[in-house]
Amino acid sequence: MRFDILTIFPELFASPFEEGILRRARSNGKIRIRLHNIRDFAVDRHRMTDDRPFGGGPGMVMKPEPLTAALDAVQAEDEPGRVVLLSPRGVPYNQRIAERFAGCGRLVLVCGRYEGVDERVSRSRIDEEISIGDYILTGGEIGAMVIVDSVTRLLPGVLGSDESAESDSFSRGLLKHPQYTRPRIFQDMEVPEILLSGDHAKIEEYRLVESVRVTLKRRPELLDHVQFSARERKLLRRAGLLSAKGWADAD
Ligand code: 9D3
Repeated sequence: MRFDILTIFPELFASPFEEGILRRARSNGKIRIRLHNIRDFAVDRHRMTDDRPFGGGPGMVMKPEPLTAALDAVQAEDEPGRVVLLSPRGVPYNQRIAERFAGCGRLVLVCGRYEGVDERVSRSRIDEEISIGDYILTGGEIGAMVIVDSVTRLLPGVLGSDESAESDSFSRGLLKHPQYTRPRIFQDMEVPEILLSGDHAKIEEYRLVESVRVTLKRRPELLDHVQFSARERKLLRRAGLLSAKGWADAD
């Protein structure tokens, strides 16, 4: 998979791709990341990438010419990629979109800055606009990092079988159950007895119940899309998590 990132701050990307799974994916050749400085495509004397908004108002708008020239140059290098603009007015990013992007082969990530990009560029050159959530950032660069990270780990052969969370039975739309490792007692706090018992059936039951408990408390809306078997419903009812009417309170 190839990622091209268009930004006025390429230096921001110095370290995020240099460690861990992303570094390994790059050295394995599973992904290739190319950074492009939009300013290099500005031809005016001051190499300006922004200008004042027509109609007035605060802030600046990303000028169309440098961004369009950058997109033309980058798209000419290879088979054209899908062009994604990171923008606070984009569609909220999620795992389904990450999975779709992982099938794209090439993504061109455009990092918005200032108040946004000229609408004529969005209309003519951008395939989709993505936001990474309902909070205000200073630009799209961190969003581009989020997309590279989340898409890369979905690519075939990037995660070892050990790292692949999708094999986990609780990646069925529930939050992860609590996890523990050694020591058995840490600052007077013990590991739940059941996890030390070696009874794998009981451990799976405990984990399901705890997954549902934490999901109900923090992300109750996720439970609308989860199906439970009759056996599981019985366990959950016993734990007081599933009342006759529907879901009970988390604690
Ligand atoms: C005053 C209106 N603001 C829109 C909410 C202006 C504005 C805020 C922040 C315009 C641009 C930005 C910069 N943000 C991004 O480029 C951005 C972003 C974000 O702010 N939140 C979540 N996802 C993203 S992706 C790109």
